[in-house]
Amino acid sequence: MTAPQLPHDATVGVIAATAGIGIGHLVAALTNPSASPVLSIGSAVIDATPTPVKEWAVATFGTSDKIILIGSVALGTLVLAGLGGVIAARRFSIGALVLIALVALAGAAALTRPAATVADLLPALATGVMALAALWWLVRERDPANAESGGGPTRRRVLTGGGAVLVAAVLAGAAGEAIIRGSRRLGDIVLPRPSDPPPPLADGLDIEGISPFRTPTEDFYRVDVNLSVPVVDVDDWALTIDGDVARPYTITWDELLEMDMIERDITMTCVSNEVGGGYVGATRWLGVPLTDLLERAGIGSRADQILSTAVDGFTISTPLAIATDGRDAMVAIAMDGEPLPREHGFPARLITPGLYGYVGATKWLERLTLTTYASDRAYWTERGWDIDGPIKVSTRIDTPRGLAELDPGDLVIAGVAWAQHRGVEGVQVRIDGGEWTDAELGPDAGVDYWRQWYLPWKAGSGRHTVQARCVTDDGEVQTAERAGPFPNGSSGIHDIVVRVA
Ligand SMILES: Nc1nc2c(c(=O)[nH]1)N[C@H]1C(S)=C(S)[C@@H](COP(=O)(O)O)O[C@H]1N2
Ligand SMILES: [Mo]
Repeated sequence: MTAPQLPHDATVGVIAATAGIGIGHLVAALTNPSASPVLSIGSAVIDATPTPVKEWAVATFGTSDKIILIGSVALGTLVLAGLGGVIAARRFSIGALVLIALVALAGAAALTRPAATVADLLPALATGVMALAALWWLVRERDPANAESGGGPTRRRVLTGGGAVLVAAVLAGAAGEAIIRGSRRLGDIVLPRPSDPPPPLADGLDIEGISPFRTPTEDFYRVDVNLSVPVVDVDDWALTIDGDVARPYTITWDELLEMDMIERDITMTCVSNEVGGGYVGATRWLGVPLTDLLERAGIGSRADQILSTAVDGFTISTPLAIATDGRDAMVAIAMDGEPLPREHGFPARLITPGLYGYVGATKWLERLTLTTYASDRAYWTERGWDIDGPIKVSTRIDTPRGLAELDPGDLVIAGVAWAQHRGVEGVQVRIDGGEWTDAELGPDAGVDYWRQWYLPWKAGSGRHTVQARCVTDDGEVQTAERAGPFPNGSSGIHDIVVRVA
């Protein structure tokens, strides 16, 4: 042996692992996309992460948290694979064991996903076979004793061979990704008209920097535990209603579309939203009233929760009494006049006005089971979040931005306030701890929808604090008591500091 070959040996390990991951992703695309090796390990990490760490990650990385997680898992895998390559060059069997351990981890992660089947082992198996074959071949080529005579310098042969393997792996992975993305079936859906339509949505306030009255779907926040968005073909999809009911049944997509639909303006909020945060969105939802679906099955007398299950096995529990108290809870199939995008739950999701998403907004819905809190728990309630999650009253200052540097003179303070299922009666603004002043309100689209507000402000120079709070239709003034999101949503008053030159 000549010069130290550590970087070279590590590269061999990394190439072998990458080859495996690429093929694994392709096989996953053909079987179950979420069983792809890196994704299934990532999902297992998400499920195992303690709630405070999760909150920290969401607060620190925002919506990039998923990309950062996938990146970290991939990086960790490649570092270990590099180590495996170094060992394999000296003791092949031990180096191979490192790769096998990684693959076993991916297989175990895929198998422990909620709705896993044995078939979900296929991507990990393919990954293992490919990675080991590549490792074996590249290590063997590297050894001068094995190199065929006249084959040229072994190192160059390994590099070109390894390069070819790498390119093939990346192509396989990209092909898998293309298959996953191409299999959406949104295009062919014709939405039914609601038999109970809402009045047209009034024009909202058009103030620079204020949240639009209706959130454009591409800007609607997304929160879920999924690293890969489930891909559902409506021809294979059905909704089952079972549990404590007189007549359990299953309906197909076409049957669902034949039922009477309502359309409603509803503002959704995530329990993880910090005061002033962006996990809130307002739009128009089209769907079948939840009570119509449940009453067709005949609600039993024991149930106190609706346990809903998504196509990937994820669960959400909704208090039965709240969901059936006359509010517009629905199995929604469209937002803002378009079929649900895949990210927002295609083909159908639950929407429960007034409840945080984690207790009322199951995406990729496929089952509604009437049961009891005593016998069943859902994903987030198992992790310590409250079983009952009414959305807390909140007000956000959209403009000016916190820490903005402004010119003195006529400014406008503006934002949105929400008090779902209670209604926004007023918004009050306070500057530098002075008197609470009533803001002007934008149009009213019902108790389940947020309201825009604004207050003109003659700003003198200096540093100013601005606060805003909501008063509900039933006369409650938004609390100033601060709480973080865990375990039932944040509270407190949004305040910002601005500097006027
Ligand atoms: N299947 C599934 N449904 C889910 C979730 C999830 O992780 N999986 N997250 C819930 C949470 S916490 C929220 S706030 C809403 C967010 O819906 P959106 O991403 O369409 O805004 O979906 C809910 N429904
Ligand atoms: Mo949420």
